[in-house]
This record gives sequence, C-alpha cells and structure tokens, in this order.
Amino acid sequence: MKFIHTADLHLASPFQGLTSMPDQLWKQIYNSTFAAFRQIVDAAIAQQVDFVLITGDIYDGERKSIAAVDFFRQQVSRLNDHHIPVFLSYGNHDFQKNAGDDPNLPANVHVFGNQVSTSQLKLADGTIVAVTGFSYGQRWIDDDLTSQFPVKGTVDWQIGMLHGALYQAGTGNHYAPFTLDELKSKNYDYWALGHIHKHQLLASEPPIVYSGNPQGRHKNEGGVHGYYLVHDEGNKLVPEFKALNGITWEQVAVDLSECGSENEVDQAIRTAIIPSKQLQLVEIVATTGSKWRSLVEDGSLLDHFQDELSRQPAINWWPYQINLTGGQKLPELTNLDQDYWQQAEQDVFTDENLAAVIKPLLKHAPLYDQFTEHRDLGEYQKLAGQLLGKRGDHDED
Ligand SMILES: [Mn+2]
Repeated sequence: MKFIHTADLHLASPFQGLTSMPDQLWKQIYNSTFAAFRQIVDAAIAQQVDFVLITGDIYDGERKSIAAVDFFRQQVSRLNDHHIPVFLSYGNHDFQKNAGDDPNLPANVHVFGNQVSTSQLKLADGTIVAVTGFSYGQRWIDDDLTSQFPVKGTVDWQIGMLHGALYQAGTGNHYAPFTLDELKSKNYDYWALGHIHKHQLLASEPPIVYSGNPQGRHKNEGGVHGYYLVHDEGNKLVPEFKALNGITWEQVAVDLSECGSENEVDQAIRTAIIPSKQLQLVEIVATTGSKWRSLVEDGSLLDHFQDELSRQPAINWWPYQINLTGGQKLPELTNLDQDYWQQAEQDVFTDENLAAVIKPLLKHAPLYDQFTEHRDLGEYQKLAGQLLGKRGDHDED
C-alpha cells in the first residue's frame, strides 16, 4: 500500500507584501501554490498511489476564489480518471459549515463533515484502510477533539487526519489542540497532520507527521517544501519526504563595507546569490559600514536591482527586500548599553509577552491568526532593533 499525505495547499494565496514586480514574475509567484498541487497530483498518478490525503487549508480563505475551486476540481478529476480516492478535510483557513461530500467534486473525493467520522476503503488486494477525520466548521476549534477519534478497529490500517496544533499551556490553543500521548493512545498506524507549514515528524512510532505546505508563501516559510509519500513495510507505515521544486525564499548575507564603488556593491550582491534553477525570492541582509548604509535605507539599492532585473527577459532571482545586518542597529550605544540591550531582548521577547501583546487582536480573528501562525520572535526583535536604531539617528540630527 502507498499513499500521499499533503495539507495546507493554500490555493490562491495572495502573496502580500511583494510589490512592484514585472507581471510575468508576479504570475509565476501567484501560480506557485497551484503548480505545487499539480505536481503532487502528477506524482500520485505516476506512483499509482492507493489514495491521497489532504488535511485542511486547501484554500487560503473562507471565501474561496473561483479559479482555485475550478483548479482543484480539475486536479482531483485527474485522480478520479486514475481511480485514486481522495480524503480531504477543511481547516481553519477554509472552514466550512455543513462540510461533507460535495456534488461539485468527482465521486472519488470524500469530504469529512464537521463531526469526527471514519471512512473505510477496500483496496484491490483486499486490504482494509480506515481514515478518521473532521472538517472545521468555524475558524477556531478550542476543544480537544481527539477523544472523539475511535481507537483503531479491526482494519488493516487506520489513519487519523487532524488539522491542528500541539496543546501548549498558556497560549490560545484555537486549532483543535492535541497531545502526542492522546494520538498514540488510538493505536493508529499514521497521523496525517495539517496546520503547521514546516514539514516534520512529531513522532515516528507511529508516524505523527506534519506534511507542511507544498509551497512556502512568505519569508518565514523558507526551506524545502513538498509532501510525504507513505508506504507499508511489514506492519508499519513509513513516510518519505518528497521535495517539490517550487519558488524558494532565501536570505542572503553580504558584506559591502569594503566596496569601493557602486559597481562593486552591485557585483558583491550578484556574487552572493547562489545560482538555482528554481526562482528565488531573496532578502538581502547587508553589512554596509557607514559608506553604503544610505543606499539600503533610502531603498535606492533595492530599486536598482529591481529595475535592472525587470528588464531581463528571464530571471531566476528577485530581491524583495534589502535590510541592514543587526550589528549596525545601535551604532551610538556603548558596550555597556549593548549588554543591557541584549539582556532586555531576552526579557522582553518571550512567548508570554507576545501572547499578551496580541491578545486584543482576538476580536479581529484574521489578524490574530496572522500573528499566531507566523509568529517569529526573532523577526520582531530585529524590527524593534531597527526602529530603535532609527530613533538614535534622529537624536543625533
Ligand atoms: Mn495552513
């Protein structure tokens, strides 16, 4: 037996924050979530898998784009043509009241309802597979639903599909919280998780697996993305991560402080970009010294590259941001102040403080989701440093 586990397709993701780029490039980026799922369907057909699991967040938003719905229907129809069943659940992004089998989708697609339920599948060789899951009916599920998942029955394999996050004391736990012990107590053979966008195994016996999203959507979703191809070996299910060649988010550090001319600055940055066949969206982190600092701060260095690359017929990298390295944030402070700053950073940038700061956003669920899903203390720390650094500049003026 073999199957594919994916989740978090986020079809039609808006890729906010990427502005002023050539139309062709923007189209390629916008199409990347679609392209990633098409590649997964290609793989399912080529591998002749027994079924495909999609654990939530198929669509980026509650209001599904027509293009995304059409595209998804086309792709699962290709699977239908090859007699490959699909099990899907909706997640916190594409939650749906009264979820269930959908007459607009081909007959091979089983959509889990809002209550936990189990669906059985008999493979050609007689193997019986049970798949248990549920769809979000609203944006948040604060309850731990794992108690509603039945213990493995008299089937050959049982798989749980769960779009959710590990229970963490002191945080909101709005995404169907669960603990590993609870999942393990069900005696399932595999847990196909969704919601966290970085692929990872939370446990290996049985595999409790986040597939991650097949295409990273912003700089905090860098690294390799793909899906899991799972096969049986003896009495175990073994997940194998398969990378997709989508658009990548890279951070490139470059030292410009020794550059003698603007031409050398240009060359130093080009040399630092590692060539790749895949389109790279690049954040350049520049050490400038005082000489080239203003080129970064006033945006002219970024404009230079974007203008230049816009005129190329085909490009495989695009700088979307150029930032200064951390060391230059607080040039006016003494060493004593640096120590103090570092200590303060440790005290201030904690999960607890972040939770307190964003608590008022609970009233604005989409904003709250943005912060909790993409929380990055290091990023906030860096931005705070840059703001304080700017304050220092003004004081000197
Ligand atoms: Mn998601």
